[in-house]
Amino acid sequence: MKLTGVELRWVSMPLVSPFRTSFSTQTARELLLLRVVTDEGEGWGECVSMTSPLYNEEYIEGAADVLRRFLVPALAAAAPFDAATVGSALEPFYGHRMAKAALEMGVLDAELRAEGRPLSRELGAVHDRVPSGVSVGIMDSVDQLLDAVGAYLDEGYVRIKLKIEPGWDVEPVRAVRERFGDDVLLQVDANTAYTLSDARQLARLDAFDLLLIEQPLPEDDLFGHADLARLITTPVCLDESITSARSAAAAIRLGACSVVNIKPGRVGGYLEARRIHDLCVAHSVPVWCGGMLETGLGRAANLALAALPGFVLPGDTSASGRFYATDITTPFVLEDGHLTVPTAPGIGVDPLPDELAAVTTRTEWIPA
Ligand code: NPG
Repeated sequence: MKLTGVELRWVSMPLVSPFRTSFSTQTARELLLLRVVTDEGEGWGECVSMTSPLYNEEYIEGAADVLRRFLVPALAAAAPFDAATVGSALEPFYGHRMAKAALEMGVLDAELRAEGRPLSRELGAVHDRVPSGVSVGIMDSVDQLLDAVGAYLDEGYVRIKLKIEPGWDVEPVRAVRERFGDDVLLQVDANTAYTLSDARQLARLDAFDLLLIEQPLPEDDLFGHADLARLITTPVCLDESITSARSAAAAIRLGACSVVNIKPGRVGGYLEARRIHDLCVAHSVPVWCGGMLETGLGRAANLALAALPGFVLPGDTSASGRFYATDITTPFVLEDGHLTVPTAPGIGVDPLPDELAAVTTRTEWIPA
């Protein structure tokens, strides 16, 4: 196919409640959406970077800039291309994986819509619905946390992930275990907030039979994670450290993790995400699908990915209502703790024009 152009849409979606992690407190989700227009039709991409470079080095205005200056022109020059060749067309440019992922997602969606094929089938999905976990932010008090966790369990979420940081780790985990029992699937996520010298404190979490501890140490500290994995019994899972199939292979080889969180944006797209899945399956490493507070567009695509056979742990594939009172697509709702994988061509969902217009703050057309 050939590129006609890409429309960037800045959207601002208010959150139903503030979401606090070890690195930020969000009250609204700012996102960049891409409407990729080709000679064979259109597709939607979603760029999951945040306003500020606090989760990784990417941020929205940086993504918009690299798209307009480098990525869109390079893709236009690569015509004729298809989704499988987007990665190599953008490969000369270092980093900017979230921006690249969004552009590839838009091309993939356009291609699959034109061919009448759903993304789930293209990626190799084997399930038609996936279990839903929920990520629970850091709260002002343990009581507030217990209320929030109780409400999510009542809704039917099958797994709870608690955000942790130094000073908010053992006590909240203990409280959740004491209130809700040992049967709740429970895990924690530190978003790089600790160092190896905290190993003794992190080992105190071993008593609570957690599924995993996610990204306790800085993203470039694979050796530290390998050392930590020998000092604690809770399985170590990596998120920020895994930026490609190559880095996943290194982490597994070093013993830095025994579980991998796969986020398509973080690794440069759904096709690299599938390669990481395949690698992990080959090494018997369980994977699960992370979340970046996606709109219904990114959520739909994440569900297609999470339906692959190696995704044996529930992901952060929550219902739309976890974060948004109003989504820009028909909302994803929890049914018996699961979300249904879309089956329509491409990502399988479309933005609702009025809802999209209501949250759009700016648009820009980048001609090919
Ligand atoms: O369910 O979409 C979701 C959110 C899951 O906790 C979640 N995401 O560190 O994994 C993370 C965190 C995150 C969200 C990170 C937004 C960066 C941006």
